[in-house]
Amino acid sequence: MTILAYDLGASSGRALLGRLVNNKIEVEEIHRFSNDPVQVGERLHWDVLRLYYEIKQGLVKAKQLKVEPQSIGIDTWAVDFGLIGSSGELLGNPYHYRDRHTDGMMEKVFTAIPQTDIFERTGIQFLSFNTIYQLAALQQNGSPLLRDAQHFLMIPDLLRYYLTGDMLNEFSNATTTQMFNPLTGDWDGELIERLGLNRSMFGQVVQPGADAGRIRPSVSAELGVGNIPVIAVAEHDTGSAVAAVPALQRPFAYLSCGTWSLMGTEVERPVINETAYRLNFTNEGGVDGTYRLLKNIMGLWIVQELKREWDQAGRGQSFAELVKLAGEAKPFTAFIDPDAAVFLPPGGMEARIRAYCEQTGQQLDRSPGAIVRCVLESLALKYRYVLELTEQLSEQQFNGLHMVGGGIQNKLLCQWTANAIGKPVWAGPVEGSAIGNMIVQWIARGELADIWEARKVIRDSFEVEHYEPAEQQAWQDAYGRFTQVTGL
Ligand code: ADP
Ligand code: LRH
Repeated sequence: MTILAYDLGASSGRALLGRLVNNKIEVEEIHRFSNDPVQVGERLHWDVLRLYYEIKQGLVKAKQLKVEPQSIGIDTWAVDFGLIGSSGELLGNPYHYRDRHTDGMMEKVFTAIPQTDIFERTGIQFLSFNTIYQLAALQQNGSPLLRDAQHFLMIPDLLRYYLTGDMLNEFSNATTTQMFNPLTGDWDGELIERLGLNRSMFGQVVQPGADAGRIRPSVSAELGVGNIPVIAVAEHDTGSAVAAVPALQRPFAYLSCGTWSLMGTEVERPVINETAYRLNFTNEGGVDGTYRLLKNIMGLWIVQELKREWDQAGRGQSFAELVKLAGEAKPFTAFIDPDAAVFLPPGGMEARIRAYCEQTGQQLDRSPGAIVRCVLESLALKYRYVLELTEQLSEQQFNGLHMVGGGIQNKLLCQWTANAIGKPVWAGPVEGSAIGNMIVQWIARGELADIWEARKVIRDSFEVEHYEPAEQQAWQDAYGRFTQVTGL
């Protein structure tokens, strides 16, 4: 029996068919597309109709292969949303979380609601682009969207609504808004009202694995497919990615490595205390009542932006080529804190890295290899820093690190991560989110018992690459310089 998983990251989306054969997962990628944000004047938007078009293309490709999936699940990046008006139509183009309209919004919100109160109610880390600050920005700017909005749907809720006609809010993604209260298991009505937002926009929240309707007749007719059931998976891509980590048991540490690097550990209950608040860790909802105690690290976004800039300038090289050049460049010449706020918005990344190095008295060579090396080494060192914080906060020791996601194709980064943390790295599967999406569908369909059986099946189905730590002294010395330069 074949199922279909759509996984949309901030840089690209894909549709994969999955089959469970003799307790092994077979996957077939049938569609892949880039996800290109669109700048309109000062605003940065997602091209959501194009993304919906690509979702439909996935079904067309399945049909061309004579496959009618038994069910469908969609996961995407978190925090972003669309607002639906009384006619059932999307109001405006969804904003990209990197739009500058949230600049300074956190501080504004804290004047109305104390920061500690927000953390106690939600357990979510403070990121300038969380949904709560995006909505506050719309409100502050007197956006007509908020006046007319009847329903709030996050990006996967919206794409699923387009397919089925049913509006539901999925739990794992809802938690990333910083307006969901894990202790009550529902939207935090008081927080929403104190923000001056309309509580009734926020709909019923369903758990990963819930039945989320079927492809609606008009879509079936348009594409020539049946009324295929749609399952609400862990629709936050990181929730799906962590569900697919092939760990044997808890505790385990993971790094979901794509546009973002998400590092942490899976816990059974949210950890909402003074230390989590101080270290700015998050508790995002997951599969089977679990939570992801993790921290965002800026990730390969910085390399993506360098690549985009060089591509535009006609000096384009593939990720594989950039990694090769980084491997050939001189080690440990300069370091950045990848999480410095200057690296969040798009554009001018090389100049910003250069400015960071100048301000911290470091010399950075002009070659792409040197620049990419600086970013990748800094990421690996930041992973060590956050892994140690995760150990401190969770009061657990990890004997290695699981890495999943597109970033593990960068073998240099996997090896440097092992070197930096001084522990083994186990890398795989590369399509973590899509596979996590699939296993929730199989659990919902009764074909897998639970997350632990699913993780065993994943271990048996996919190659996991082992990286042993090397060059320990050099990385230890580098860590000292990194923490000094970055002030961590
Ligand atoms: P997202 O889901 O956030 O869009 P992915 O998980 O697809 O991101 O990972 C994208 C990242 O993977 C890119 O930023 C790039 O750094 C890395 N990557 C992709 N292909 C390769 C490759 N062939 N070699 C090295 N790195 C790669
Ligand atoms: C990764 C991700 C991450 C969020 C960010 C907005 O794709 O979902 O978990 O913090 O995008």
